[in-house]
Amino acid sequence: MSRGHICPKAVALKDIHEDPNRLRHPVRRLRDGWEKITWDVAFHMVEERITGIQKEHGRDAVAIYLGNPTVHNLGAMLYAPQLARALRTKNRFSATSVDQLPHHFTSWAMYGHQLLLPIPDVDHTEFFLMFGGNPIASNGSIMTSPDIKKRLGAIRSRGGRIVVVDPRRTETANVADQHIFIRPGTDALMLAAMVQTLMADGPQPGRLAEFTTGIETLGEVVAGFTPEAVAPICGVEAETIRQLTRDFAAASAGVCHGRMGVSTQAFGGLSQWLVQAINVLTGNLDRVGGSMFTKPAVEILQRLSPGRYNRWRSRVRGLPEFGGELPVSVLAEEIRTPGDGRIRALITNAGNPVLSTPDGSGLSEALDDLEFMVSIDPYINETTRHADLILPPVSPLERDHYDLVFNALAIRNYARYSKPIFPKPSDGRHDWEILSELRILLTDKFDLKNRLDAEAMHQLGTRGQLTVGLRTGPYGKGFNPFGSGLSLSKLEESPHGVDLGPLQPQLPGRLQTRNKKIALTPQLLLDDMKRLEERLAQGADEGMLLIGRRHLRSCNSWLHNSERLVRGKDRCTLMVHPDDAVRLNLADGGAARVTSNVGSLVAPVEVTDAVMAGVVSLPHGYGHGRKGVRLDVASRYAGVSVNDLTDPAEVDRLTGNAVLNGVPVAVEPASEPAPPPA
Ligand SMILES: Nc1nc2c(c(=O)[nH]1)N[C@H]1C(S)=C(S)[C@@H](COP(=O)(O)OP(=O)(O)OC[C@H]3O[C@@H](n4cnc5c(=O)[nH]c(N)nc54)[C@H](O)[C@@H]3O)O[C@H]1N2
Ligand SMILES: Nc1nc2c(c(=O)[nH]1)N[C@H]1C(S)=C(S)[C@@H](COP(=O)(O)OP(=O)(O)OC[C@H]3O[C@@H](n4cnc5c(=O)[nH]c(N)nc54)[C@H](O)[C@@H]3O)O[C@H]1N2
Ligand SMILES: [Mo]
Repeated sequence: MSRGHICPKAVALKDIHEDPNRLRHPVRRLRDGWEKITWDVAFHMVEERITGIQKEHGRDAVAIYLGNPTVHNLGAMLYAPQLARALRTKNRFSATSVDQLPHHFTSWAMYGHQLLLPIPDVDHTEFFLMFGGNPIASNGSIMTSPDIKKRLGAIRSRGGRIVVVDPRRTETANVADQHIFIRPGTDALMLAAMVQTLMADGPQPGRLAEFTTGIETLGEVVAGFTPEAVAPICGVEAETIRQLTRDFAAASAGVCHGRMGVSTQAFGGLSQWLVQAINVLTGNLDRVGGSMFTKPAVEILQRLSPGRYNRWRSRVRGLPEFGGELPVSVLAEEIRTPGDGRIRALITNAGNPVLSTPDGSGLSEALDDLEFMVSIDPYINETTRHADLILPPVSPLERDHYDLVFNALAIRNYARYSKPIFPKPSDGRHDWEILSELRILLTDKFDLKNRLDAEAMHQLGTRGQLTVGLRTGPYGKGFNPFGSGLSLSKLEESPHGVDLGPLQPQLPGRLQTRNKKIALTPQLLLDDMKRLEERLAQGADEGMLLIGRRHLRSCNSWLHNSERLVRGKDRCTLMVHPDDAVRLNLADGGAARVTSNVGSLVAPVEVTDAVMAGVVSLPHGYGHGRKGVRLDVASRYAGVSVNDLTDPAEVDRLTGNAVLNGVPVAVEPASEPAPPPA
């Protein structure tokens, strides 16, 4: 699968394993430091405080936040969602709402299941059209694709084409045939114009027409969004949009993929829907070389509900729930606003929302208002320093792994099981053991069914659950001892993994909608088009907009404590276009003050024409120079946090996803020097 390619972050697992800052036992916060405690004392304390607060103030008084590494961890994937459900609180949060929530929303609305996410068939496509993704840095997202640089190169070698639409000329744009600058936050308009063009030219869904509803109505919905109408707002020529659309439609197999950059904006839901519509209208959904569904060895569709929406709303701002979770942008206000249902206790698992969610500094202050906070995390970082108690799991090299989620989102059907490299220390706990224990302790005493389930799952463990998952999966041998299909022992014999072949067309069979049809025009999305019409009527805007950035050797907020990953040129810089630099009197290497609605910070300036004029870019995940953070290396490369500028008030009103890109900012020369380099 990786064809010998190795990510520098994988090599750095050694540094995490050996890191003296990594916690090896539970700690409790004292007034002036941290005290080592036993697991028994720690678990007892959590049980007492959490159940006490729920008894006194109601179930919703306890909140839980699941961070991104939860999804990259077999044990956490199998046990964290159950813990969250056991709390029976409406205040469940995760990194989903600062990332890919619009993908889940559109897959639920169109294909009937939030996890039925189409994946670009990179190895066979003839036209890769990418909005807001930079796989050469990120390794591909909702598109697990190791060795992506060569895979992209192969598209061009076989005569195919790559087009990247991005406000920055990224590392990926540099290997593309064409890069199109777009004004941040306006993708939904450009995508609508592409759909308008396709509808006007005559859609070509091919065999998809047999099981797709709503093709006829789509034309009316996008009629006003002509390339001419959107061009001045997007900063893209009308002719460029029209030609791109026609070239894409003419390709024998093409895929339009929109990722993080278009998900985390005010029209995230609409953007992801329009991306899907383009693939359907060109017949590229479920086509070899197009946008395809995987057939993972462990079926994950059954593990999670297909998706629910708006069963409850957040108490203060009234934002809708999706899939049992509220948008994390409301977390701080739910802690700070007095009244019934106020959050008084918080559990975080593998998350660092102080650096990763909008107005992180505001959240940081709110965390101090909590009566109790417990974090399951190996580090004392910007978030966990607020906890009363930290429960650290063993190192990544002391546990086994099977990628439940990212195998299911990969560009090939593939399965791999990794054994632990080192035995677990005698007093160490796996993520799953911590989460399972907490679930048992926090499940209602009278909820017999869930108590039994919790005990049974604890007995089964990760290996047991994986064994069952593989055997009952589409390649499994079931429970026939003489069967020959895929099993855990087979995977153990194949440390490089088992290739289950390229993605195959699976529609309409794999659709999870009740009528087994693709819903091309779900009502919720049609309704939201009114908001886009209003945006169109507003016309072009001016002023500086802030976007983010990822680097190969960073991973969100948490790999900056590895010297080999952070050394070298400063990465936490503010990229500024040369024209803006002249206009704003900013010098390369100087310091700029960036101010938004929410906050202000000083960052070193990097003048480059790789960003579009009118746009500045700052990476996220930095800002380690805070009091109480115990990350010796990261603190020396502290940088500043872009999420001290992002605004929790700005969300995609349809899905509740945070707006992290296209943030209005003022930029000026700073009177003080920039903080130490990151
Ligand atoms: N090295 C590394 N790899 C990672 C991660 C990491 O932190 N570091 N994080 C992992 C995670 S959690 C995720 S979700 C994935 C994300 O993977 P990707 O989706 O590839 O994320 P980014 O690399 O941030 O690319 C987003 C792009 O969107 C662009 N963009 C910003 N605003 C707009 C806009 O308004 N319109 C358009 N069209 N583009 C815009 C940005 O300039 C950027 O190039 O990466 C994963 N892989
Ligand atoms: N402005 C801006 N903000 C962003 C983004 C952006 O592009 N721009 N990207 C967003 C995206 S895509 C995401 S996914 C979020 C991520 O947001 P979060 O998930 O909140 O943040 P991470 O930095 O991934 O935090 C990971 C935490 O998990 C811990 N950890 C690592 N491995 C393990 C483990 O195996 N077990 C346990 N228990 N803990 C572990 C680390 O110590 C760290 O505390 O950030 C989002 N925030
Ligand atoms: Mo993410």
